[in-house]
Amino acid sequence: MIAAVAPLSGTSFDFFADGDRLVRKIRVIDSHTEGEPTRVVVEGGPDLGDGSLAERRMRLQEKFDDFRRTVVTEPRGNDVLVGALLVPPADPECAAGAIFFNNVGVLNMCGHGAIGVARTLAHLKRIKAGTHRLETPVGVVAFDYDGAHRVSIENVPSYRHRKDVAVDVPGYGPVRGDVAWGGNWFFLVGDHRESLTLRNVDRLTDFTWKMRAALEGAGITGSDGGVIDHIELFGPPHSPVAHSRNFVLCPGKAYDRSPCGTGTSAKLACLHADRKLQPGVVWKQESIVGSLFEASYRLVDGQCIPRVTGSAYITAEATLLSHRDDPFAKGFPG
Ligand code: PYC
Repeated sequence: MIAAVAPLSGTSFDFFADGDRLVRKIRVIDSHTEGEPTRVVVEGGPDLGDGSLAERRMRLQEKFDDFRRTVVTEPRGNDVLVGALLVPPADPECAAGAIFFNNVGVLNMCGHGAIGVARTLAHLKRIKAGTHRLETPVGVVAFDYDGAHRVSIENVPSYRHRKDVAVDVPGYGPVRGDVAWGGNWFFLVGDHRESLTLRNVDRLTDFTWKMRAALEGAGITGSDGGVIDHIELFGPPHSPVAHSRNFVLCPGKAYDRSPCGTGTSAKLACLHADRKLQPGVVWKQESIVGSLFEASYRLVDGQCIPRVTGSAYITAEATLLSHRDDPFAKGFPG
């Protein structure tokens, strides 16, 4: 039985008494979406108060970073894990609100995470098969759940901000790519000499990490001045049914095991801008581990609205414990 969560105050993630021990309990449900893990916090998270999801995301970032680290960093988590804190939606039409975070901070949106949250809501019996809505800090995401493992999300409007931007990557040379928004900021590169294989992930990570730093150093940002914190490389698919394979570097230096929902949305926005993919036509994006997202888009008032479909499986129901005397009670220092 999970103890009731004491209201939190102050600016850090406080501990509370449980019998004669001091321990924090956080109930989570873990899943993976096409190989990429999501940890949904269903009980024991901080009270972020009222307001928009963007405001509550800011509050999570400014006041409860201990909570983020406790949930997703070692020793309870790992660098690959994306966390999602379930919160009451501001929009009553939504089934839930979700604020995503990872090993280095909060995220704007997360496509594989939204699919994982949808599957988790079904596991909790909070939704049935059908169409629902999830509120995120960057907008409402509608989703269709098939009653088993498959979820399609209709993402926030996605667009290409800049085409064919040149950047010099130390040790690798000049690279050209597009800057696009798919719920997060991406730099998308198709023209490179790298092999997109699991065997090569150390080099791919080094290449894209240096590319990210070079973009930042050159002052290249999203249209709102946001940091381009996701880098996406494209290459030929291995699967005969896929159209493309990708490698996606996430903000905390881990690579996405899934084809990346927001990254696939950014890719659709570029394909649309280049007139290379018509609305409604399916694009199959393969990840570096060989998993697939099926994606398409529709145009609403001229805006590209991506739809991304993938499967999520529940992998664990757990209660995270943090003992007050544990030197790593609040995860690894950030
Ligand atoms: O699926 O959008 C995504 C995503 C972002 C970071 C990791 N996965």
